[in-house]
Amino acid sequence: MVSTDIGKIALLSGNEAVAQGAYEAGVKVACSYPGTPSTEILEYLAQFPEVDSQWSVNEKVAFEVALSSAIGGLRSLYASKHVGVNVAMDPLMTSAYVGVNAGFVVVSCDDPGIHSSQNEQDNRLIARMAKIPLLEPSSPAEAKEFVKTAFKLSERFDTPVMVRLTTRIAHTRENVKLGKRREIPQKEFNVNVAKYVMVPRNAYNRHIALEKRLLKLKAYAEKSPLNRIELNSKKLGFIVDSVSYLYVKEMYPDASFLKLGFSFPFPEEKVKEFARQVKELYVIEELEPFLEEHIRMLGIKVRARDPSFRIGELRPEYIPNIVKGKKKTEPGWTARKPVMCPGCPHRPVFWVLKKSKAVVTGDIGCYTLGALPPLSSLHSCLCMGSGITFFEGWRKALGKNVVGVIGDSTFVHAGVPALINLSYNKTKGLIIILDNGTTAMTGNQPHPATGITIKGTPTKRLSLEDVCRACGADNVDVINPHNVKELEAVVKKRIDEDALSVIIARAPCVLLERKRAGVPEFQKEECKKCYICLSIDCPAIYKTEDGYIRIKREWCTGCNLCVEVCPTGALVKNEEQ
Ligand SMILES: Cc1ncc(C[n+]2csc(CCOP(=O)(O)OP(=O)(O)O)c2C)c(N)n1
Repeated sequence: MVSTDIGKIALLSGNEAVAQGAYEAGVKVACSYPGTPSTEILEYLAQFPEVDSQWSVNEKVAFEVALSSAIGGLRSLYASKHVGVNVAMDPLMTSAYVGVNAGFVVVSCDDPGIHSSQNEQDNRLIARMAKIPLLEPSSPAEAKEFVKTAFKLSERFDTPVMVRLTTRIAHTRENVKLGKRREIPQKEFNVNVAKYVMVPRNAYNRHIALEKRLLKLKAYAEKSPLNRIELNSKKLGFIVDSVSYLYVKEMYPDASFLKLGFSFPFPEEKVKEFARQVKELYVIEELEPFLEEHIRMLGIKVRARDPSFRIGELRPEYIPNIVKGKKKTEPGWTARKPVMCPGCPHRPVFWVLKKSKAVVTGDIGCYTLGALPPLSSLHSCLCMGSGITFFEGWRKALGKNVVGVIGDSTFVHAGVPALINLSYNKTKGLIIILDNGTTAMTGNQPHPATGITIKGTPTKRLSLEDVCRACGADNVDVINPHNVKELEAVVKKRIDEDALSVIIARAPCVLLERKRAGVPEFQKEECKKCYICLSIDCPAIYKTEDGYIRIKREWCTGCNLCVEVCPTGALVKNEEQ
């Protein structure tokens, strides 16, 4: 729950602090598409009635709605995970040309260590490429203040400003003092074709204006208090940003620091000033050598970080080895295998696909877990929407017995144009939309096909069946995947028919509707110890020491998939509720 109790100390995550900062800065419009580690920013902002918040259908749409609101005169915010910024890249790359009018802040939450993403790109490079200022807070309290500064900078220099967090800052909690919201009057909007219509000549002129702006921003970054020299022992100096500031300070409390909070345009003079004052200079950063390359270009000698440290999350205990020029030694932990929940409606689909021996092009969501053994029946996952586009490529390359799968939220995000492409280019075959009525992977956010907004209010519900038909699907079957036999029969029928077919496998995510039916009975005398029931990878079933099967009563939802797959009748449906 948000609080508007001014002066109150609240324990906020970095994401909540970003939202709080935006709220206090008078933000009027906020747009996002969910994604770890950025999701909570919009969930928090949506609780303030003053903020027109939305889950947009994807990040490109979110970016354009927020940017245009700012151009129209309302302070606006866009937030997404790092790869979400890729989806918004087209408008982002021209946004610095058109400028903003009212303040526009772009929050990118990067995921070093790939805790929950498809890659670990470093979006500091994107800020540089898009030629927009880059602010990098090191903690939640800083995140709140940096967002407020970002709105001011955005208006002062007429540019989008990126605030970049990483998972560790987005999800760490810190005491933050709540401030008062400043109501910012709407800025006047004037039609300005030369500024807002990016045809070649106008864009060329705007590029000239942008380069001039960057020089002014660089001069500003040199003096900005966000770039701070902390002089201690002059023997050892560190140039740091983001989370590396906290980690290095913990490991080398007596060293001197140049803490860069405003790291693009790069404050070259400040860096030179710091380098002159310390004997040995190190640059400690996470992922790409973004600061290091800038500093080298100034002719300043810094010890190269071993490239092994470009991979994965920075950890405090790595820092002495970075200083010594050593390679990274990977931590020796074993990750727990992720698994679909007991009763998950995706599980029967992968069971059926496994039996079909199809090659399955997959996408991103809880259902990507279908790739893991023992289900092992999802064979690609690149980015959102690629479950359908890869289907098209693999149909061309591999011929029949290819199936494409995609989640409902992902279908709305990026699957619709891909389905149109299939139909337009006369591709036949089967796509399965795994419709669990939510964006489960990122914590059950609503999307257009749920008919609910981010504020929890009802809205028009997008009909996936109608969309699929309108996109050109010849057959659209809606099936409850818990009816395994029916699902299997329809998959068999559609898989290599001379038609473009979509099966909408529709049953709610168990975390949304935790209905519990009776736990199946186990009949020991019928069990032949074939363990087919274990091959559905349900966490509620396990093998006991005597080689038989048990079901954890407290975990089982009574979905009865184990009953369906048991060939000997050892697992029997329990009609009790
Ligand atoms: C470009 C991009 N945006 C956002 C995400 C975060 N993300 C991963 S999967 C997913 C959607 C999952 O929902 P759905 O497709 O309905 O599948 P479910 O998890 O419900 O099975 C999201 C938002 C991402 N990985 N990439």
